[in-house]
Amino acid sequence: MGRILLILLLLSFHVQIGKAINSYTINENWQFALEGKAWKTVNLPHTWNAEDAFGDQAYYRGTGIYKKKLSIDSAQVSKALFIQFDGVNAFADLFINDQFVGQHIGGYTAFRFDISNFVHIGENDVKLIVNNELNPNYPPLDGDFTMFGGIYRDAQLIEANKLHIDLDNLSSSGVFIRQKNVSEKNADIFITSKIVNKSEFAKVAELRARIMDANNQVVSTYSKKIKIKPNDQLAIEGKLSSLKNPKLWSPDQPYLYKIIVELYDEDNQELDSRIEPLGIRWFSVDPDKGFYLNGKALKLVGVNRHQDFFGYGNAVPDEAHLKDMRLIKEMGSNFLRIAHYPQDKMILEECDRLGILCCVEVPLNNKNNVFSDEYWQNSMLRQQEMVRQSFNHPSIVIWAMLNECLLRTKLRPPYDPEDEYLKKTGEFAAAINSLLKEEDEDRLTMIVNSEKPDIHLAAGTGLTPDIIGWNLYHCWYGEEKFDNTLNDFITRMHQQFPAKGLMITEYGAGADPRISCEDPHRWDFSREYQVKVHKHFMETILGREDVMGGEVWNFADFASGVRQDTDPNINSKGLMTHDRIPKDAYHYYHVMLSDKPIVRIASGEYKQRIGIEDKTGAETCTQKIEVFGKGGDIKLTINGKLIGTKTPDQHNSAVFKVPFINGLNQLEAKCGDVADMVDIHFNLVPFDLDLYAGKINISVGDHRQFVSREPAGQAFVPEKEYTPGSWGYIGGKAIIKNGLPSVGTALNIYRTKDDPLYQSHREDIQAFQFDVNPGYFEINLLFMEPNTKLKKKPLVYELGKGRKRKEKLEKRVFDVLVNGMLVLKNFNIVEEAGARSAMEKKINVEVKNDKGIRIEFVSVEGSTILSGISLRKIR
Ligand code: GCB
Ligand code: CA
Repeated sequence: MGRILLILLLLSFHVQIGKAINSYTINENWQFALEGKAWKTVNLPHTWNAEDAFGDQAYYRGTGIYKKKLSIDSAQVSKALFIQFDGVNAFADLFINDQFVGQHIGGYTAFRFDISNFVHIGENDVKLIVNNELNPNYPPLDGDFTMFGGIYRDAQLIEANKLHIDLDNLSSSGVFIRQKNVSEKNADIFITSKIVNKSEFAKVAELRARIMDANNQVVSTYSKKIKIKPNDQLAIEGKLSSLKNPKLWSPDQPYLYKIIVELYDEDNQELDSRIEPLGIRWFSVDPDKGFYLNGKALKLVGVNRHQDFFGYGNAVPDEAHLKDMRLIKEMGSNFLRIAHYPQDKMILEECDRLGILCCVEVPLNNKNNVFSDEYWQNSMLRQQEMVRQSFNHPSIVIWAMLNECLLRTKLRPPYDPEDEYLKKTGEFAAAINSLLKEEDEDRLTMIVNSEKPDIHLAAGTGLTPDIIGWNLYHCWYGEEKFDNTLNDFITRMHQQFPAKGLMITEYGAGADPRISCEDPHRWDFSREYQVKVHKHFMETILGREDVMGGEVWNFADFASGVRQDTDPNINSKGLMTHDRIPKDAYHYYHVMLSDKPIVRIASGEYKQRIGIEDKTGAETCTQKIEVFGKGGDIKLTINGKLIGTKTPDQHNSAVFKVPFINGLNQLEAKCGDVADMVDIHFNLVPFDLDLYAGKINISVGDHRQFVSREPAGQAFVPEKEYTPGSWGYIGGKAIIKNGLPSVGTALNIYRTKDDPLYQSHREDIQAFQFDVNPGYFEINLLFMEPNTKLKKKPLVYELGKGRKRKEKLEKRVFDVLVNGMLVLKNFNIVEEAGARSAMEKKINVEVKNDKGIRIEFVSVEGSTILSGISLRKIR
């Protein structure tokens, strides 16, 4: 519509220019203090755990207080005034001018209070007392994610006219759009709303709605005249004129209409309005044939996403959300499981706009206090908030519920269906399902189960929802079996739950981007093993019609205070790091799901590598490099020389053996007309150290290469056994599990960021030898005592409150000799550094003759141990 026409139209309706409803953020200049601590000024979004969630101690879970001055003028006091918080974890009490306004429980849904009767002209004190402690009646009770505390989404002030579209309905827009009888030919659009009169006068008004297409052309209208008494409400239910030949919404073409709903008074003054999304689509699920969108089968492939981001905790800037959504779409996802809780409203707005189908769920995670009425009520209310706050988004096709609800139970098979807890959990699941269906009859429902089908059968969880999502960790928590185990499991699930759609709602493997290896295995956290697991699952997801889809766990690494993997407090199953650097597996999906020619060198972002020379004097180290490509054969060159040309396999992958030289290696991969280039800086560690002038770092007990984080970016080579004329360990054992090299302990190692170096070690080591020429050297020995009864970190603020744990350590005392000279006598790691703490010993040695350096470890009590060693030639 031309601008002039629009103005004419506005004039002809005597519409007052200006906003009928005014809302804006009030994020700045809040005073914040943790209980009993000093005040400081903060802006929202804010969390008090952005730093302490990543330390050696448990993060603070307790009370934080926020205060703000809010000035209200005379025009505003005549309005209906609301304050809205989009996300405050985990529960909050609101006070205005020291009067209690209300409480909200639950950290992932918005809440809004009418504060008209609490404010006055002039300055008003707003105070929010927030708490993120565990409460047995407030879900979630458990979870593999950090429960950051604070006002971590926007806060807003809403000024509405006394006569307005409902603002008291669980923080929803107050307008609910339903689409019925949808086909390529037709769509019937229904609107439900409520008009609220908070004034002392009876009112006459008109509600008008119109659908506009993407070109802002009106394609359907509705209007209704109303009369409403003072302090009363009026429900509205209506049907807009039907849409003929509607443009359909889909991931390929996310065509969006919008519905503009306006409220006018008798003088045709606009009083209130909403602009809601509308995407016309229909969908269904068939247990045997999968998901259908607009009448066509569509395999749902995508990711799960947590909302936190490196450096920000959960209080992330809008740009971080937008960036994630762009990366998720770019990767080729057509589905997003918004897990385990409703996220910033922007996520759904982007799903609509970009064409990403999705499901949302409330964080009822792992454990439920099903015998408590209060818990039960809170759970139901959170579902209602979720549904009503996000009801109109066309991208949502599924309401998910209950993640792994029977994970934390002491019950063991065979499971008794008469067991009270199982029965009650079954009723709980059924109640949530009925509530979701009551709130929204048009979406599908899905329960998300852990891989314990028998307990779900006994409890009956999974019998009411339309879909069962399975979180499957074959080849990660489950054994390393890349055979038919996964397929067989799915076949069995269809037999046990024949009427249900089946989705693999989670699968994945941890990958620490600092770790790479030639022979990847379960739990080594290498980037390579992660790729292997994803290929295995993709084969199954794409290969079976009866799997409606799968979502990677997880799009990006996320904070989890209960985790102690190679990067403590982080769950590293992300395809991207916590700061959104792609791991190899991201490239795998990007290429697999691309509909255009594309090529990506798998470890492209990890430009520093290290390795041992192929054989004495070879001056090369051959390592595997995987290239993903679509659009033709893949040709790989190094420093301009051809390595080979290969036809990509069914995973669009080709693996090349690349002979790296010391220093710069320019790799170029070509696939049809597209190319990818990486400059790899290779640190070649020779067999014969006589030729070596730099510093060599070895992760003892380890078969993986490790490159510590930038800016230092130190590279550690895997250990090797000593051979004369070379270097290496003598004696002892690295940890082997099931015949596979293992990474040792999975403890958080205190006072280091390089946990993997210390988590791997060699016990009973006798010596480490370097056959070097005479010179002056520095040796750095890395130690860590892994034996501790203290398996978990002390949960200072949390569950461990007041509980004392006894630390009983195995005694370990040994001598360290360098070239026969006693350097460390009765060396005791625990005495010097404490258990599970990183420690270094730097020792300078002068080598006078050609016998090199031999470091011996001699037991006094218990076994000897070494985690790492470096040798640096000084002169
Ligand atoms: C799961 C949970 C998820 C965890 C994940 C894991 O099944 O649903 O919250 O983070 O496994 O990484 O163990
Ligand atoms: Ca090590």
